Amino acid sequence: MDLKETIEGLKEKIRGEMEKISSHKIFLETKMKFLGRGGEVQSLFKGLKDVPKEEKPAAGKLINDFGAWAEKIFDEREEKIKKEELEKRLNSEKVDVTMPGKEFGLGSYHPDTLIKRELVDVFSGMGFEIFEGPEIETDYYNFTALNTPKDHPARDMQDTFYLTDTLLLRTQTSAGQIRVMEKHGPPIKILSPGKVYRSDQDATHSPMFSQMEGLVVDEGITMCDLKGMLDEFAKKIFGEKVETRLRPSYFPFTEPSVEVDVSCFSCGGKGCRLCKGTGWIEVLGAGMVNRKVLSGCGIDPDKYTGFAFGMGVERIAMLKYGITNMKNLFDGDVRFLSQFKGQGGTV
Ligand code: 2NM
Repeated sequence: MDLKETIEGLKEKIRGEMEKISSHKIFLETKMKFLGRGGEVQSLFKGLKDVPKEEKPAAGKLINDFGAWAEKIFDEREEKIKKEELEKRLNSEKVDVTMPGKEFGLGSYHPDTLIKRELVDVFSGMGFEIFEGPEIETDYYNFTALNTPKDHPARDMQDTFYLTDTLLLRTQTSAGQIRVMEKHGPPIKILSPGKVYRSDQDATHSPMFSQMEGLVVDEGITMCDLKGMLDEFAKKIFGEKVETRLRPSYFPFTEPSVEVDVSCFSCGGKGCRLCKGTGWIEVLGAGMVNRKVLSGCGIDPDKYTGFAFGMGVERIAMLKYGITNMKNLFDGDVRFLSQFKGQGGTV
């Protein structure tokens, strides 16, 4: 076949193939087919050996020109396909900045935290300073200094987590308050929030829970000061209509000691399920600091008197939020915790 015709045929074929190129990969394959090693152009050159000598220069020029033409066609096509592929990629990766953002699952404050903050807020407003003692205490600060002698049932191994013979996990935050009395002396007005530990577990008890204890020591402090402060506390935490009453009780570290009830904030005192029909709910323990405790800290009990009180934060949280099983407060189940979403400000 005439070389010119062959080349025209190949040109037609290349033009046809150009239409079919849909990716850079196919482009490279096609280019190799014509311009690569063993490709169409190379076979044309190989065929030169059969061409008569005098026609060789003209034939060689024809093939060279065809090669150059093909090179140019492929270069142009390559530029185009690269542009097309870039465009495709940019389109597929396009970010729509006007789309609404994905909602971030914000958590909620733990009811314990909510109540703790509320309590700290109320007592801070009454002038209490926050004092946090260590969670690991000595036998002396946790018991002896609080007038709980060696044979007292509260010291029983079943109730207290001992770490060594003399070191233990504090069972009450008042252990730290002894340190304040020893070190600073009156006047004292402190609130001690913190974790405490007791070997105890059921629907209303957990081996670790949070306490909030208050202590006021100065000249002339009386039970009236305690009652007045409790009334204020009850109104702020449970509602303006809520009243308090004191019932006699016993704690080794206070004398006299009292249990403090608040009038039922659910039924207003008429009697309901929450107050078990009594109209009153027990919320904390309190009393006048025992003379022995004061003198043990180097405070003259003839000159100074003080009141103290202690409450369980979880108990207050359960009462306020109507939680019946303490497990809910420690399980960390988000289905339970999400009920408190939005309370206490931004997490
Ligand atoms: C309570 C009940 C009564 C209390 C006593 C003291 C201290 F350190 F002054 F001795 N702090 N807290 C106290 C008194 C705690 O919790 C039910």
